[in-house]
Amino acid sequence: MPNVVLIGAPIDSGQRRPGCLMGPAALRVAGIAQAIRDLGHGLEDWGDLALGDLAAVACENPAVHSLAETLGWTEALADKTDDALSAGSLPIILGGDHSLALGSVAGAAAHAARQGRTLFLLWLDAHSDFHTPMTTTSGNLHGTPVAYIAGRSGFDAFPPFPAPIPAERICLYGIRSVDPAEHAALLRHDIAINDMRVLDERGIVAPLREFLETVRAAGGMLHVSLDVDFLDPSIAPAVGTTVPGGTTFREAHLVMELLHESGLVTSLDLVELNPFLDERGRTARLMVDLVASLMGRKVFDRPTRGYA
Ligand code: HAR
Ligand code: MN
Ligand code: MN
Ligand code: MN
Repeated sequence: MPNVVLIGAPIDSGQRRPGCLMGPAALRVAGIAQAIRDLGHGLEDWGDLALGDLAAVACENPAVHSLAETLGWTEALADKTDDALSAGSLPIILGGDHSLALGSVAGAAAHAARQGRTLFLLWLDAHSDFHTPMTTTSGNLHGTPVAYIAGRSGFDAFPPFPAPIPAERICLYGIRSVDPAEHAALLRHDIAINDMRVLDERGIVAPLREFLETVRAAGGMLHVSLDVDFLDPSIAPAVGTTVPGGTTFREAHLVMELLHESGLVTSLDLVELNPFLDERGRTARLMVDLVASLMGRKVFDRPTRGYA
């Protein structure tokens, strides 16, 4: 089992509601390091990333805000994520809003390309985050990482994405909020869109197993990006963009348990936790418990893999 590296990413610039920058601290207070160590993994906490000098950048879309900060975080996080993977570790990025995935996935993609490996992306989120800086109407860049990762144009201010991930290696899971411009663009891409309609009908397990099989067959690396709003707001209130109808406690744990069983996850983002909106730390604790399930915590440790 690989060592885990925690990378704190106190990033607020991808949206407008202050608080996500406290996410790494809340996840640490909720015991993320001990929970992972208790499962027998080695763990290093690399502390919180700092933002360097900002470049002068501009965007033609006047709605876009905090572009220079987001670019700075993207470069810093790509470098650190790549470093952790190159050290043979499993990086867990403690966010911070979802704009951090512009950097974390870029770092994972750069690493995979150097290794001649194939990178896959599992996006656990209420949102498709498929805007480009040119199509976003909110101007919030946390709504753009999947487009960057998939190699869409419109990211001129950013470094070219290293080895964009082809659509058929991207799986969106839990989706229930898609803007019109994202919807139109998604229709032109062959990304697996497991919206809640699909999960209601097929269940939470089958589509995930299918995706994991394709990852396994390709001998791929798998980056998982877990947005707090993947969860139903009734169990995870600490997020600025609540959307009703999210996954339940048990569904979310089952996803994590399947990911653990697969043995395929090579990097992980924990994003959009806004501790200022939490209720007595319950969302932070739930995120830590989900990580524990992903890292191998079980209700009952059966000797055989799976239940079939
Ligand atoms: N699509 C909306 C926008 O672009 C909302 C994006 C919300 N994104 C996140 N991360 N909370 O999923 O503004
Ligand atoms: Mn480096
Ligand atoms: Mn998101
Ligand atoms: Mn979201």
